[in-house]
Amino acid sequence: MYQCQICAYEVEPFISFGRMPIANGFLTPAQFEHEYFFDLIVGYCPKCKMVQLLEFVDREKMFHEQYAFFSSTSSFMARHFGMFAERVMQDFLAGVCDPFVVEIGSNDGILLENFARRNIRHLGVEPSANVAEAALIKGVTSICAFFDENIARQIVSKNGHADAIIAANVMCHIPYLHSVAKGIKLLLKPDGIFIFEDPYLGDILEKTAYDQIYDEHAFYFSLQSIQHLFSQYELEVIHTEPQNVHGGSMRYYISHKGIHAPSSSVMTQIDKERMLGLHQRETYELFRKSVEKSRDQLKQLLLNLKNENRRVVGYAATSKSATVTNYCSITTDLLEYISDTTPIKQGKYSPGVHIPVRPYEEFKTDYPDYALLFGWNHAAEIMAKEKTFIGRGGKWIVYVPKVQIIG
Ligand code: DWN
Ligand code: SAH
Repeated sequence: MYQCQICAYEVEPFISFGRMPIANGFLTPAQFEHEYFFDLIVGYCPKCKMVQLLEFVDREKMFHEQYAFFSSTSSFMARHFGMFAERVMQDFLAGVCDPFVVEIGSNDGILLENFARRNIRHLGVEPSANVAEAALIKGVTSICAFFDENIARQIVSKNGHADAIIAANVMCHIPYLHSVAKGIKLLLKPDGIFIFEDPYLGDILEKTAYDQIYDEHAFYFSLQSIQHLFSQYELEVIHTEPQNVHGGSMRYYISHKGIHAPSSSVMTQIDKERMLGLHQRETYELFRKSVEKSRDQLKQLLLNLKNENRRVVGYAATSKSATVTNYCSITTDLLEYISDTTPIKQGKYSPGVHIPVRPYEEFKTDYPDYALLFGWNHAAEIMAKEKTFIGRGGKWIVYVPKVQIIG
């Protein structure tokens, strides 16, 4: 029996991907022998509606001084976070004397640099030392720590309370969310705002985006599950806004209870979730079937291309690609290498299936016949810059929302 991480009720497992490696655990051949694996199983809590992993990997195994994901590798995301920062400044900081902004999971400073540039008091809380260092170099004040209740208390005593706490693609990474919620409760000013965004459960299910499921993503949030969690701490969701990043995300605005009247977006979203069947067991069963179908189709497509002697390479060694390659058993006989722009990943091998990760320059100088788009969430940005690849007869293989060839 698995207990819900949020409400301790019995969680119902609905999909298992088998033994999986650390998604950002790119390695050298010397490290293959001792590679770490865990059971990637997802379940649904019928009581508090939280969709969650059933086995959590120790945080120190994932977030450390060799963390492989640097947020600033996407110029589209840099623009997105620039607009996010503008919104916070205009809607919540205008007129506030000497405002103070805290970001949880600030990575290389992609969001906070917008505040730093305007000399707004800010602090990033980021446990992966190498990316936190990259932020510091940009002039973004950061501490290397995992955010929780104790860190929140330390920030209050050193810097005071926060006018805004922001977080992107990190809340869903933290299994101990009760401690995080307590930290937010005590760090936020009485009229302060907590805004966070994460991949949205409704989009993951609708688009069969099963590759969003990997070790770092402990939770798959819906508005219902978020309301349930924060209401225990007298914190209230006052507004929600869908975002078109990472394949479909949701931004949640949270304040102390009773401070702001919730906007109509909250009721509208709850109704939508009912229509999507997020509270029904069958929805998750259907998702599992779609995932299995998608896996079989992708595998078959790659086998057909191999039989036709086509050259296929992976495009972007995303965390998500760890789930796809391992779950679909995509090995080097189907995929020559994965092209990626991140120096720390280049020259290493992908987790589990050990496909070589090569610099993007190799892709550009010797185009393959097909590129399997692991960075499908950045399709607009990537396809715009890869017009020559298509012009020379190259084709994309995508698998979200369905397996297809584009080009
Ligand atoms: O939640 C998370 C999100 C925000 O970022 C983290 N757990 C880890 C990470 O997930 P991801 O690795 O799936 O993120 P992305 O942004 O989909 O992929 C980033 C990777 O793609 C980097 O290795 C760089 C690569 N990339 C590339 O090679 N060429 C990206 C772009 C845009 C490109 O043009
Ligand atoms: N916010 C960035 C980074 C997302 S990746 C973006 O949207 O691009 C997730 C980040 O959260 C990593 O940098 C990781 O080191 C950090 N992280 C993981 N657990 C954390 C915790 N408990 N507190 C703060 N940051 C955490």
